[in-house]
Formats: sequence, structure tokens, C-alpha cells
Amino acid sequence: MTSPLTLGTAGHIDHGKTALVHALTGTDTDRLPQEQTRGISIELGYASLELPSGRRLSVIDVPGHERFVRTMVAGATGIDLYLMTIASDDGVMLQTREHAAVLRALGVDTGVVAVTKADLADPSRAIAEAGEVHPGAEVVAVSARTGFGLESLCAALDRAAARVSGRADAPGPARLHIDRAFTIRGAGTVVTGTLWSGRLAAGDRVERLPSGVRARVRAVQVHDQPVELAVAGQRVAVNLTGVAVSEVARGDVLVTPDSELAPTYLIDAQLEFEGGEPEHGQRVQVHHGTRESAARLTWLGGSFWQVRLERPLIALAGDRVVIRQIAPPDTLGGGTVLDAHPRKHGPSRELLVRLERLARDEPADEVVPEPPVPCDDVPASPEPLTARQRALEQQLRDAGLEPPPDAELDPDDLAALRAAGRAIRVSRTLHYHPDALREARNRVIATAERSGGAITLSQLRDELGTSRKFAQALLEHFDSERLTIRREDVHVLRRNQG
Ligand SMILES: Nc1nc2c(ncn2[C@@H]2O[C@H](COP(=O)(O)OP(=O)(O)O)[C@@H](O)[C@H]2O)c(=O)[nH]1
Ligand SMILES: [Mg+2]
Repeated sequence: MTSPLTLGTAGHIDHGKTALVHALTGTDTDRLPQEQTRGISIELGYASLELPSGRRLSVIDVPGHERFVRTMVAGATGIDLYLMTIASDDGVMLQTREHAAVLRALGVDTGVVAVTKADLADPSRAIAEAGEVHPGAEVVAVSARTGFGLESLCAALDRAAARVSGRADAPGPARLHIDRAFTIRGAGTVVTGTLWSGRLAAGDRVERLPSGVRARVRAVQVHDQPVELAVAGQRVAVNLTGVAVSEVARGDVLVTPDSELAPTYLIDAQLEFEGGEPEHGQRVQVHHGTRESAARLTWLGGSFWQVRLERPLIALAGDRVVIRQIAPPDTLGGGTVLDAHPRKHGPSRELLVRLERLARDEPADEVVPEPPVPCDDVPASPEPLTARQRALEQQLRDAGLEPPPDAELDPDDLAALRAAGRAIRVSRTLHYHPDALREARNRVIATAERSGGAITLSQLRDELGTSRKFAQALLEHFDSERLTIRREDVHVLRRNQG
């Protein structure tokens, strides 16, 4: 079996993407029903294209609205080759260039350029410009209206498809980045997406990330047809049992349970930028799979950056990310994840050596030493942490002095972190990362010393710039730790401290 491939359209709005897909496949992707009740056959913007060789491609037609690029990134993450359209009468436009940049960032380097609307204007100028945006791609003049050039286009697509390997053999856990979730009467919850790796079959148990909640696969469809087994690279609809539609959304990821996939707030990546490097610490938008998050970029040396995310992504080393400017929105570049669960760090020589090895796909043993365990009373880690636990640790570390309530966290992971000394119970409902707690402790001592050896709740609240809730939890914790002792409304520093 040849590997199933997905073709994604790209190109400036009104440059004839949808008309071309319609002419090639007979499917009008602008008119696909949003909801259907007769099966789990909802494929928004998807069509099936049979090439002269007999090979079939899944076609994703990117919709033409203002969320264009975002949608494109989400769809294009799972695409194997592109069909770029450039209108004969317009030539290369802004979005032509941006989409080309997104494709490069995603590593989608094989495709064909269709110079469209050849019935309207002489295509020669657009053909010349196409070569400049996509050097190396075949360029074919076509008209969706008259049918001119469509045969040549299909032949060119066949040649391009023959050059890509696809994902059918992509090993690893089943991984599906969900782009839609809906209900079908009688069937229940259905999610759709492109299977990035692994396989999915009826009866499989799956885990939904980031929540980690389990479900079971009742049925799988590929292109409206029920199948026993979906393989990587295929566009699939999955009917799930044990999960309400309100519990899953676009951006969630379905994975084989207990895989190494876990939410992460930090990524070390090798990035390339189209128009100059961003500033160290610049806030950008990061796209991965069907998720996105704002993030700060910390330069680590060379082309290596630490991406510090505000919302978790569910990524693995080797995945692609696209980096966009937040305002005005524009694609800056993108690249490859090298470490999906690094520590928070800045540049260092050891780190650079390690990242260079990872970028060359060489084994990179941990050469960065563990930071010292910050509190003396913390026991050594009894068990290595799972990826999910490390993500939780990162979440706590990033939350600093205002950690999320325990109720929002997985109790087992939290217990494991506590056992490893990477989370410290501060009140009945709060755990702090040891780094954050050490920081709070130092500031309690410093503030108390400035004001005669004692500190009040409101003083600490102001000092930490946090709410009463957190200040109170911390002070009670330090009382119980015998750092301070409570006398009426003040907490007095014990003598032997500081
Ligand atoms: N004359 C002519 N018009 C076209 C052709 N292809 C598309 N159009 C028209 O151009 C407009 C935009 O096309 P559409 O496919 O929706 O563009 P998209 O935004 O890139 O999907 C529509 O009015 C189409 O009818 C073509 O080959 N010839
Ligand atoms: Mg369109």
C-alpha cells in the first residue's frame, strides 16, 4: 500500500483555491455541511483527489476568512504536500508569501504551484513570480473555469506525491490532534483530525490530553468509510465512548495511554526566522498541531531558543512549530522541537553542545547538571518523574508565588512530585514549587528584618504583590516550619533564622 498523503491548499484569498479543488475533485469545500446526522462523515473542507496514477490524496482546502493563517497552520501541520495557487491577474500577494513561509516552517517542502485563472489574464508574469516564492516546485497554468491545464496539474501532483514518503510508518503512540469535536445522534461524541503517528482501531483505549482523561474508541472512519484500522497520515473521524462532547475540544490530543506525550510549558527548539531574529524575550504566538499559545522566546545560542509557553502544548521532539508575531499578525518563522520537556534555562556552553547533538539527531546524554535541590529537608527523588509529572512541575515552577489550587491538578502526579521533593504542600489546598517557596522564604526574612524582625499579613501581601489568600497560606506555612512565630497579628522571625 502506498502511504496515504494529505494535500493542503495555500495561497492568497480569492486566488481560486476552492474553485480549483472543486474542478479537480467535484467537491465544493465551501458548501460542505457543517453538521450531518447520517454518520460520522463530517469532513470540513476535505475532499478526495484521484491522480492519473490511481493514487488518492486527501485534500484539505483552507477556508478563506480572517483566521486564515491560523487555520492553515492547524491543517498544514498534518499535510504532506502543498498546492499553492497564484492568480494570473494578481500575481504573488501578501498571503502568498506568508503561506509559503508557514509551509517552510512546517517543513512541507514538496508541492506544486497552480497559476490560476489563466482564462482571465496572461499567466506569464505570475509564473515568473511563482518561481521566486517556491524555487524548485513545478508551476502549472490552469483555469478552473475552462478546465485548461488540469491534466498537467494532476500529472505534476503525481510526480510531487511520488517524492514524499508520508507518515504511514510513523512509529510511536497513536496521536491525533483534534480539529473538530461534535455529536452524532445515536453515535455520541466524534472527533476528527489527521493521525500523526501510530494506529487507531475500534476497541482501543485512548487518553485525552492535556486532561489525561481516558476514553474508548467505538468506531473509526477514514473518508466517510468505516475502517478496522486507521494508520498514520490518514484523516480520521473517531467515535468515542466514555466522553461527553463538552469534555473534548479542538486542540485536545488523543493518544495511546501512558505514552511519553505530556503537556509541556517549555520547549527547546531550533528555529529559523524569515526576516531577522526576534528579540530575546519577545512575546510571540506559537502554533503546534491544533493548539496555539503565546510564549516568550529565550535565546540559547546559535539557532536554539527556549520557548516559554503560557498554555501547554502537547509536543514531542522532532515536531514542527510555527512562530508568529502577535501584532500585527505575521509569520516570523518556525522550526523543530529538540526537547519537549527541558528545564527552564538560559544559554550555557553545555546546553549548546547538547542541543547541537539533538539537532543532528545524535544521542545527547544529560550533560546539564541538575540544579541543587533548594530545600535541605527535601529527600532525594525516589523515582524518575514521568513526562507528565515534569510538566506539572514546570507548571508549578512557572506559577511562582500563585500556584493553582490542588483541585485543578492530578492528585497522583502531585503526590509523586511531593515524594520527589519537587512540590511542597503549603496549605490544605496549595502546593508550591521549592524554588518559589525558597523565594517567598527569602522575602519574608528580608521584609521582617527591615521592620524590626516581624512581618504582618498585609506587609507580605504587598511585598509579594499577591493576594491575601497566598500570603496567608505562606505565613501559616512558615509558622509551622518554625521560621516565624505568630504573636497576635504579626509573625516574628525566630532568632536562629536568617
Ligand atoms: N475566471 C475565472 N474565475 C475563477 C477561476 N477560479 C476561481 N475563480 C473565481 O475567483 C473567485 C475566488 O475563487 P475561490 O476559489 O473562492 O478562491 P479562494 O478564496 O482561493 O478559495 C470566485 O469568484 C471564483 O469563481 C478561474 O479559473 N477562472
Ligand atoms: Mg476558498
